[in-house]
Amino acid sequence: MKTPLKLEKTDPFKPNLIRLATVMCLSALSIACQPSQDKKQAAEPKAPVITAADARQYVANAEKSLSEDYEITGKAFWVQANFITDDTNALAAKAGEEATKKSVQLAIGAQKFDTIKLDFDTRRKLDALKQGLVLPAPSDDAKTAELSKITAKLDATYAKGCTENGECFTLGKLTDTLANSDDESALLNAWVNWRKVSPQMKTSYQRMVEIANEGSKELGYTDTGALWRSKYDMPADAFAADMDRVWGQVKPLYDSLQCHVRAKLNQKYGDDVVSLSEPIPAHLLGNMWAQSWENIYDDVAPKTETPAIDLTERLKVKQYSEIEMVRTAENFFKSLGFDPLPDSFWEKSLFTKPKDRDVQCHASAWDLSTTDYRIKMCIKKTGEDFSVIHHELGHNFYQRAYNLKQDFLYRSSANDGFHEAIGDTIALSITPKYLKEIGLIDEEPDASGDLPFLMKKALEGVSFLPFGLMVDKWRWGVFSGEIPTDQYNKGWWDLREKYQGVKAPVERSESDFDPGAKYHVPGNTPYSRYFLARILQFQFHRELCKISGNEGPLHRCSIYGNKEAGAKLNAMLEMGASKPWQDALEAMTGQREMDATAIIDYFAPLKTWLDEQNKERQCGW
Ligand code: X8Z
Ligand code: ZN
Repeated sequence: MKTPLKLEKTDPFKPNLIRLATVMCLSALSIACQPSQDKKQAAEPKAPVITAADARQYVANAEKSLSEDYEITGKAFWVQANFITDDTNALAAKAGEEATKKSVQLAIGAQKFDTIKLDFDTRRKLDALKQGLVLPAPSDDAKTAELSKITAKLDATYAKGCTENGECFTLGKLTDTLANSDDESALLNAWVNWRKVSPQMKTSYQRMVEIANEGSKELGYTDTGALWRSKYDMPADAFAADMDRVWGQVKPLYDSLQCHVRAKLNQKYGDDVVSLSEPIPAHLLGNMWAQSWENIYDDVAPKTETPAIDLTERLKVKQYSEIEMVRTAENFFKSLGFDPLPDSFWEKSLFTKPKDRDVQCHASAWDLSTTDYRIKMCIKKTGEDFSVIHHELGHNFYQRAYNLKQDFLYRSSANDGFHEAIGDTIALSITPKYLKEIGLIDEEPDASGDLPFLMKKALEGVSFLPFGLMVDKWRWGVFSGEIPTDQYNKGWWDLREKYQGVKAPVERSESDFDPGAKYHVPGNTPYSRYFLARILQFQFHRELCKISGNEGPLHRCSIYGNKEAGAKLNAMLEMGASKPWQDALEAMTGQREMDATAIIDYFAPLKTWLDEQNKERQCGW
């Protein structure tokens, strides 16, 4: 759905779009206003009869009103993210405040149609209005303004990377250390330093939770977490249970990987640093959040004759620029039959980190109008960022597909996991065969290269699964109060240990706020979407490979150049949010459920190998 209320500066970009005061009687409250003009009703003051026609009119007005503000609000956020100053923060906060007010009014107004019988589209669009907010403010101007200022400030604090005392860190540099250093104390230092930025967020975060919960209650949800879980075309509890079901399917694969990686890190760093019976210390996994482990590939790789392809090295050898990396990703989509991105994409996107100003470097993809698509990314010339570029372009191609076909409130993905899955589905087709085809490698490895290849992919994707699950388990707990304010950090690490088998490398306390060191927490981007995407992308890949006539193992399939697969994908993208996600999934794959068998099939040879390696090991933590 269009998520009209959210000030999401991440991707896909969906700002709030309602300018309230003047619009109230024109659109949001037009239905409520009409009866007072009715003479008969004035004489006989009965509750006005609300009809299905009123509902349709309400939706039409809302779509018009929201679409009018979309571009300009988006630009306020774009400028803030590309040029972070107190002034741009203030402008973005103001734009956000106006948009939130409007959207809250529309959501509240939509409730009056709750009990009448409506056609499918009107009902679905009213639901979109009610569920679109990420952080609803209560209908209180002062609190709306306060919420908006808090969210802009949290976002800027993360982007700037400075402590309260003015000591600043560059996340990109710390990330490089985590990815490349073998020196345990350097790793620890980088890990600890980044977490010095977030304690100052805690009080604001707490207040934000309070205000958003008030807003969510006004909309009829028990808390903001319940609102977030309600966006999946099924009861909120059933959604949470479904996530757990799928996690149950993939957990054995994750456990095997964790066990092997722990054993290898134990060999490298010794018992004092990595215990064989405890969770893995979080600073040793090659990533600031231990969410994806491809950077420690060399430490854990299968020792076959054929090493995995080092894409970072290949990009260097072939002297790829950042723009060429993006062109190559765009070319993949074009090979499937998608139109090229417009010239404005190349003119307006941010591809490299500017030297002279603060920007929000966390990658994002934006649609500012039906013709204006951009990404914002501080690209590094690495294999990792090559995948992220495909991820971002997946958002842009999805946005364009539905923007051109759907009404405003349907201009979104089937569910937010679908949006995150598209570019990643394409990235699964970056196989050795494909790399040879585009000239990035000279020789395609033989079948003995499969295990190393799968290990790399698993370190990227399988390692991510429990992280993708736990981030929102933490936020759901925070919003519901199950994780109380004096246990924010403890609650975070309890979940990290339970799901990931990863622990803090040094003692943490409640004066730390480690969740705030992860972009999506201060940025208020729901995170379950990435867990869903990790499952869905393999379901999509399996189907697209079938269409393209692939007969070999799933991990060797690339759909590069296959127009039939592209058409199938495009048909789903064009549906936007117009149908329940189960329908979109069925149209694409024939299945109506998330199903982890595709990811399990994909990694089956690796699972066998891991279990062989782990035979004599004591797994678990
Ligand atoms: O935030 C992102 C994308 C933008 S939607 C770069 N991702 C998550 C993350 O970085 O934590 C992609 C994978 C998970
Ligand atoms: Zn994304």
